[in-house]
Amino acid sequence: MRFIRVFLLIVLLGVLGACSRGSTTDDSAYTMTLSTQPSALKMGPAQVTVTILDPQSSPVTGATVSLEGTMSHAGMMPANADTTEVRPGEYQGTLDLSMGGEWLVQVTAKLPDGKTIERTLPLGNVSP
Ligand SMILES: [Cu+2]
Repeated sequence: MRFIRVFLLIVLLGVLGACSRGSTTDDSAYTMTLSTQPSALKMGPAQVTVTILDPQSSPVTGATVSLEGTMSHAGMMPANADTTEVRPGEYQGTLDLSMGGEWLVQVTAKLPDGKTIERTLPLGNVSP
């Protein structure tokens, strides 16, 4: 009986250890979503807003967020933009979309706790 209790305690500690390790290193627990203004994109400047939520679904404030717009084909210059936090957890920047077609945005967020998280999000089709 006593042996079983000690065994259960060890199992429990193992599970708790795994959980706390996960929450400190797992970037996928953060959510990033992207929206654009206008939503139907044309070539030229586009306002891009990235919303970042932490693992508890609270807005991540005070991050430094940069955007890099790319396309899947080689030989074109990426479009870069810094962002400003316009509402808590919402970071807005302007990307100059130089071509029509499917664009992706690589988002790099340096969080206030020193962690950096990255996501590549589809921007959608840009009409020429
Ligand atoms: Cu292109």
